[in-house]
Amino acid sequence: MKIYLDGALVEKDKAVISVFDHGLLYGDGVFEGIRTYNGLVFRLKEHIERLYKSAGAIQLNIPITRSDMADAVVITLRANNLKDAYIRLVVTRGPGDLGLDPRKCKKPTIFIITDRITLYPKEFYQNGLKIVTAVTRRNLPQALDPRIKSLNYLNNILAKIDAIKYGVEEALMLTSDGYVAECTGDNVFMVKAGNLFTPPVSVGALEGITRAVVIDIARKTGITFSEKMIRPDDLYSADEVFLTGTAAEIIPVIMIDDKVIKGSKPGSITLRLMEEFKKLTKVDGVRY
Ligand code: PXG
Repeated sequence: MKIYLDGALVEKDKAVISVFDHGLLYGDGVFEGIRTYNGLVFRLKEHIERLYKSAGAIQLNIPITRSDMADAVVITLRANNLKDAYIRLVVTRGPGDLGLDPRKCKKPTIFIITDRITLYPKEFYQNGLKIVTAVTRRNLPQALDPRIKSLNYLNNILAKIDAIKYGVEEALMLTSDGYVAECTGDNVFMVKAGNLFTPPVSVGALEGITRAVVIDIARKTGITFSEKMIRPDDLYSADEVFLTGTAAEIIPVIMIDDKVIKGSKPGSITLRLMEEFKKLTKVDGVRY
């Protein structure tokens, strides 16, 4: 397996970074998770834009252009001969010394991993997923804005541990004042009386690329959509609930905590969105 590391393609066991890298010492860096479908990179431009936006938010200057970054992704995919891949794009503050001061880090580290993607089992898409509400609340936007896709994912990992404790795959994360934010690696949507809702990202959620795609599909197919502050009770009594993310795509939710979502099976609007999403991934993307 070839890894892109700071401008070169190197073998996996040669792709090593310094123990003084602030990405490792402090989680000081940003990343993206991107996917390809049958030789097409899905929403590459949007992912790269979000990477630079996240970097800007932590005042990290990425030393190459967006276009060179996109080329680097394509070069890495070609080198690994992967048709359906998961891409992890990482930019760290770079090696510094033992101390927080980012000025000590002279050169950001850039690496790109392209690998096979591990998917959720098919039955979750057919029968729906069970999730629980995490005890761990989402980071306050005023402290570390969840809109920044930073390497500091402990908040999400702690919530994931909550999920694992309850024997489920995903956990719902609430804001500090009890509103629905998102899941550990997915955005959340609900359907009520034929209308589609998701929380605004300003509550403390990542502005998911898949979220944006779903909103776009909804608008084009005539499903009424709006952003709305959502309480756990609203979700419990929703007609349909589903999650969106690069890895998960669109995945129906049939149970939250001990509450069964209406019908206990994927709803019709969810299924329609899943179908439209699948169609899009087959035709829409950057060929490599
Ligand atoms: N919220 C959070 C906190 C995320 O990390 C999403 C929502 C969905 O965003 P996108 O842009 O993917 O629709 C994410 C994305 C992984 C993995 O390796 C995680 C994500 C994406 C891809 C892979 O677990 N999280």
